[in-house]
Amino acid sequence: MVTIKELPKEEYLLKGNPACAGCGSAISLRLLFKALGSRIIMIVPACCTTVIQGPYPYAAFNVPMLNIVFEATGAAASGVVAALKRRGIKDVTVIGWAGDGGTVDIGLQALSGAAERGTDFIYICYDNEAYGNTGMQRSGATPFGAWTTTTPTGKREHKKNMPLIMAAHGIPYVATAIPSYPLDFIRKLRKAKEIKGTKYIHILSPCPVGWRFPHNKTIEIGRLAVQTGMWALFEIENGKFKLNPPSSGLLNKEKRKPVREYLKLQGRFRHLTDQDIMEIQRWVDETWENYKKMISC
Ligand SMILES: Cc1ncc(C[n+]2csc(CCOP(=O)(O)OP(=O)(O)O)c2C)c(N)n1
Ligand code: SF4
Ligand SMILES: [Mg+2]
Repeated sequence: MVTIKELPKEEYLLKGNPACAGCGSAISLRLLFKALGSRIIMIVPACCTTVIQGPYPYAAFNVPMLNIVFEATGAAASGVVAALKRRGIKDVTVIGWAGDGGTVDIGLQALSGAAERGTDFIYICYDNEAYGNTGMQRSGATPFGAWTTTTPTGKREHKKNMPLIMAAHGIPYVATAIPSYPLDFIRKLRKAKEIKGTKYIHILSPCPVGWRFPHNKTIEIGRLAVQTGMWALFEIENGKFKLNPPSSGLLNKEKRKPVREYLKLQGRFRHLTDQDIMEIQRWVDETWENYKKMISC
């Protein structure tokens, strides 16, 4: 079991980095480095993280990283894994770290190829539910109803279920996480590191700027995402689906808070009608009915 006390004191995400205050992605990066240490290579496409990292020689990452084009995380990671193998280096973990746009939209093909080849790496999608770096355009991971600059009256399609798409590749490990539950995230990272093949972790990453909430509410918003069932914490290990706490206690609809409690704290949902909120609630309940079926399979 992971405890806060046993986490290393070393910081590999350095102070003074240009992340927005309260950025869920920066919190997740800090946790990632604490969980896995410095024997990693980060593969990062164009996204907010390339800004958080900053330019050489002032980079805020104290770990090796490779910046690559927007669509190529899976392909570039495959190349780095092959190069390490060729050089006989076995103790370095390759991490693909990309946003939702770079994962569920433009990077899907390269990621799918890497998963199909069973490339031995951990791919992490940090999902702020929009194209943050270019000013908040909608992505395939933007939820129904959310304001973005390209959905000024609210997106009309639901969020793509990327973890299940990755599970359909038959890879050995798929998991979801959120920085509001840090020990769950760290446990999953360490487990993924020990498994051979392609591992996929999808983090919901609250973004104060794009979601329009005060920057001191990141952790609270993330907890509400889980408590309302808008985001579920689960693992799919060798095809077996399992909900993790606290989501494992929320299968019964009565245990989940109404989605309205999560939506009302965010400016991006301010314009929603009662009908829109009912549609989001219906979608969440339907998603959880699917989880029930996946548990009983
Ligand atoms: C082929 C290509 N198209 C568009 C861009 C411009 N671009 C850079 S980052 C970005 C958005 C990235 O969004 P996401 O992957 O969700 O990461 P976030 O910025 O939200 O962290 C876009 C559209 C690009 N670099 N390359
Ligand atoms: S726009 Fe959002 S995801 Fe990007 S750095 Fe700012 S808070 Fe983080
Ligand atoms: Mg994004």
